[in-house]
Amino acid sequence: MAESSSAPSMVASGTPLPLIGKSEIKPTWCPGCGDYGVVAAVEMALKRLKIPSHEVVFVSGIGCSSNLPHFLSSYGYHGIHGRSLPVAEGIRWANHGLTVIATGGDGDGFGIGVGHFIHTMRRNVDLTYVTMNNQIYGLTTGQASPTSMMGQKTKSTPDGVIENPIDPVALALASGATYVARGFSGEVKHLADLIANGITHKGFALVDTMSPCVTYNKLNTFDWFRQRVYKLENAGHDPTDIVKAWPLALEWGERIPIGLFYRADRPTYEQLEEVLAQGPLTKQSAGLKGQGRLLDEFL
Ligand SMILES: Cc1ncc(C[n+]2csc(CCOP(=O)(O)OP(=O)(O)O)c2C)c(N)n1
Ligand code: SF4
Ligand SMILES: [Mg+2]
Repeated sequence: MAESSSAPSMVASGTPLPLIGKSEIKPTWCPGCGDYGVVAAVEMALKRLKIPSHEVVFVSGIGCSSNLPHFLSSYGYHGIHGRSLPVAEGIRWANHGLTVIATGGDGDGFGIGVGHFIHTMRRNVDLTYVTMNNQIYGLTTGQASPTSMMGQKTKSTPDGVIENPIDPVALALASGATYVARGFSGEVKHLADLIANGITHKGFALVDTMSPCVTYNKLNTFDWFRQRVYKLENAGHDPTDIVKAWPLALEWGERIPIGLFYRADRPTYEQLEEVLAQGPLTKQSAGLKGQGRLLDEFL
């Protein structure tokens, strides 16, 4: 997160800087879409952390969920399908004084973007990734996604899905993410806590959010989740223990855990990279350092 975000959000005159709020653009999501709960939770988390609006950048790919940056009063970059994470990484490398939040859907992040997902986690880039996982391609009107359950009938799988779904939580544990959580958009305050803690965490934070598509996924509905979800913190889970996190990450069916699976302290990419370790590039003087040494080597 932004190095400056723990400081009071004030200008010299003592006037508070504007915090994040709703933008003038109203969501175009279907009434009842799970993503309304996610945008509410994101706004709640950032207001609580008092990070000024101009120090936050949302980055998304393509999909219904990827429209999220439009609906909040901060900076946003609505890019191309599956590429939210490389853009978010680039923003962090250019100016890691900013709080960077990547958002998007299960198709965007775990289908076309899955390679970026893995590499960003193993680098432990200090950003937060809030996915809106509805287990379907919503924007393109209801095809199976990489997280659709086996057997599910969709527009692209009329006889049922025959591919094993990706488990984003397990994949994150295996790839070296240092904050791994699952939320549910029907539990907005709980989700806001997970997002706020993900933002303050130093390192890559995944908050995979079960966010039902009420129009095209008639299987994984709000009711379906309400009958199954339980909170890890109420079950006494110790999130610093990766061995205990594994069976919980694999639990999916009659009971579905939400909450924090795993958290670890590991140096971030920004701390380990020699130049970035000296502070945000935007605060460093431009120009080549040590050019004399380089020329000596080549001449
Ligand atoms: C390169 C590329 N391939 C395919 C598409 C078509 N496309 C747009 S959104 C999307 C999937 C969206 O699903 P998801 O990311 O789960 O978002 P949701 O709409 O469910 O929120 C696809 C396949 C595209 N825009 N660009
Ligand atoms: S199609 Fe589904 S994911 Fe897209 S806005 Fe409608 S309910 Fe939400
Ligand atoms: Mg989706």
